[in-house]
Amino acid sequence: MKERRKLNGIIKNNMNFNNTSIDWYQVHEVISAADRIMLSTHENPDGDGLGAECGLYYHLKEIGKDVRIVNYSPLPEYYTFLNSDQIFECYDQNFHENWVKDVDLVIIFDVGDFVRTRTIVDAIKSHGLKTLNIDHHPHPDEHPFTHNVVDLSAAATGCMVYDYLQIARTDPIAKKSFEGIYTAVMTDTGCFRYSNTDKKCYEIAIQCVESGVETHTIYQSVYENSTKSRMRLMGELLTNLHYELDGNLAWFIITQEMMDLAHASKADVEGFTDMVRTIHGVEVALMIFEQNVESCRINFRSKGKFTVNDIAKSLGGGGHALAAGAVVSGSLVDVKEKTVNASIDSIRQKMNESL
Ligand SMILES: [Mn+2]
Repeated sequence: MKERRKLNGIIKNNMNFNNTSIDWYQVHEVISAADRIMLSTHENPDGDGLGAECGLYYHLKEIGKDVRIVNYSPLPEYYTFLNSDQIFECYDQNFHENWVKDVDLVIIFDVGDFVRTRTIVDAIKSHGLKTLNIDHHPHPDEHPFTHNVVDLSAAATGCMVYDYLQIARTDPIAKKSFEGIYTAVMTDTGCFRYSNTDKKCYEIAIQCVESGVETHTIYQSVYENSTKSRMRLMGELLTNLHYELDGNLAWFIITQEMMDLAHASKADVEGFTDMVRTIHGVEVALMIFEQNVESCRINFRSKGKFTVNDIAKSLGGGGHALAAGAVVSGSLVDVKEKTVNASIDSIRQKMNESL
C-alpha cells in the first residue's frame, strides 16, 4: 500500500504509447502499483498471447503478486507444455467473480480488438477494473483501455514482455518465462520465417537457449502435433482451392459440415491460411470459416506485395498489414461473395497502381 501512495502522482495519468517510443519505466510504475493482477488474451488464443502471459506470469509470481491468467477460451491442447503448473484458467463468471472483482489491473496481450476477450470485457466493465493493453496490433487513439502500450514494430507481443522484463528485473529472466517468450516469438514469426523476423527475435532466441529452453521440444509440440482431424480437413480444403487474378489470390472455405465430418475443433484450423500462402505465385491467401449460420470468420495472409488489413478493415475487422482478419455477419454464401469480391477489387487496384 505504501508503494501505491508513492506512485500515485505518476499513475494518475493514463499512458498512451500508441506506437510511439515506449517508456517501460512508466509501465513498471503501473504494474508495481497493482497487487492483484489478471493476465488475459484474445479468444482462440495463439502462441503469442499465451506465451506473453506465461512470460510475465512467472515474473509477477516470483515478486509476490497475486497473479492469475484468465482467458475466455480454454488452452488449446498443443500448448499444454506451457501449463505444467496449471497456470491457465478458462473464465467462468461464477467461479472467478470473487477474485476478479478486486483485481487492481488487467493486463491484456495481443488482443487486436478489446471485444476479442469476449465476456471478460463485461467483467472488466461491471467491476470498473483498470486495464493495460500490451499489443503489437494497431489500435485507435480513442482506445477503450486505461493504459495503452502498442509497438507495431514488435514481431510478437512476447518481444514486448521481454523488453519490459529487461527493465523490471535485476536477476536474469527465468527459464519458465523464457519458455513463454520463445513460444510467442516462434509462433508469430512462423518459426523465424516471416518478414517480421528481425535481429531481436534471434537475440531473444539465443537467450532462451542459454537459459535452458528446449527449443526443439517447443517446436515439436506446436508444429509436429497435428490431429488426424486436422489432416483430414486439410486434405479437403487443398482439393478445393479457388484462384483469382492469375493466381495472385487463393481462397478456400471451411464449412461447419466439413468440420463435423472431420471431427475437427477450431484449433485444428490454425495455420491453414499461412499454408495456402506458400503456393508459388499466390500473393494473398484468404480463408472463409463458417462459424455458424449467422457469421463467418475470415483470415488473410499476404506475402508482402499487397496489404490486407485495409481489406479486413473494410469488412469490419483489422490486424497487421500482412496478416489480418474479421468476423463478418451473414450466411456463408453472402459472406463468401462479399469477401471474395472485396479482396479481388482491392488487390486488382493495388496491382494496377504498381504497374
Ligand atoms: Mn501476436
